[in-house]
Amino acid sequence: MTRMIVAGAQLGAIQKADNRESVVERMIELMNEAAAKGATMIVYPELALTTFFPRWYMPDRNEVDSWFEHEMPNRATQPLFERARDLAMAMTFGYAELTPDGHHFNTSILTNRKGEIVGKYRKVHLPGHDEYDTGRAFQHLEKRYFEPGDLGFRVWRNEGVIMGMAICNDRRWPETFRCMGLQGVELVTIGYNTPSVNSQMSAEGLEKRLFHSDLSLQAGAYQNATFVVGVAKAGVEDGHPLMGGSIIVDPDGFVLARAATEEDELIVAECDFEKCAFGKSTIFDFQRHRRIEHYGRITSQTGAIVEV
Ligand code: CDT
Repeated sequence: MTRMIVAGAQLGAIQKADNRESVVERMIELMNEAAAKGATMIVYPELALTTFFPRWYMPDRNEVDSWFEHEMPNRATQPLFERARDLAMAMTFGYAELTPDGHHFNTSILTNRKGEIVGKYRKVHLPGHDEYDTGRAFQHLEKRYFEPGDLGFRVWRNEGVIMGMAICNDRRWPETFRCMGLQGVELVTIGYNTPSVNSQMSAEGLEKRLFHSDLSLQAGAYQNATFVVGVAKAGVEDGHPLMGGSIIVDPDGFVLARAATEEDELIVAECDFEKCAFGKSTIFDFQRHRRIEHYGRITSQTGAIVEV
């Protein structure tokens, strides 16, 4: 039987002028709090080390690259890895990755309790656009700065639990969860940076945005009989509000813990991974109930085709 106290470490705003070292200090403070609460696994948000830079249009590639990490761990993040090792805390966090051969990814890594990197995921579903868009209230240039991830949706057995990662917009796609569900996933971690308002529909406010986040995370958990941890970077970054709403969800889709603020805030829940077995062996026993002969369109067709 594997039980684990899992912490979601929501981060409040990170301003453009904040350096990585100051963010890492905040992350360590949340890690200390997590350890004091008995957690052995901590989940940080997408692009945890910097402001959400894809909101800024940058024609200069050198400026863009200043937001990326060339190696992990590196000088700025070394103290986080050391603290994780000292506390025997597994962790996952997101960052912008620049590979030695010049590729740019929106990445997250997974470590074990010895501070060793055991898994890497590169964001598959990149929202937004690749050129300055005058029709939007603010920019979301992920398609400009990142390439779609090339690693797929893998899972790893880490500290006795089958874990997988996704990043932000991925949570809105059922394919994300199902690819991991088909590998027996028991814990899906998802960091996000979600603007509190829709840049293309000002009437869509926070309530609906939070609802859609909950809906996606809870459905993913229930339909794949897995725990899901969704963790925000929240607060107002240089005038741009990001929503909070970090949650830990159980395999029935129930919310076990929820952040109340848009600041640095820790949520924790004891996860009994035995609870994944019931759904996986009954209503979502994929081997017995899935009908793949009818799912061909899922992988052979990208956009909707209306033929009637
Ligand atoms: N970071 C990220 O993926 N954010 C998106 C915003 C989409 S609006 C272009 C999200 O799905 O939350």
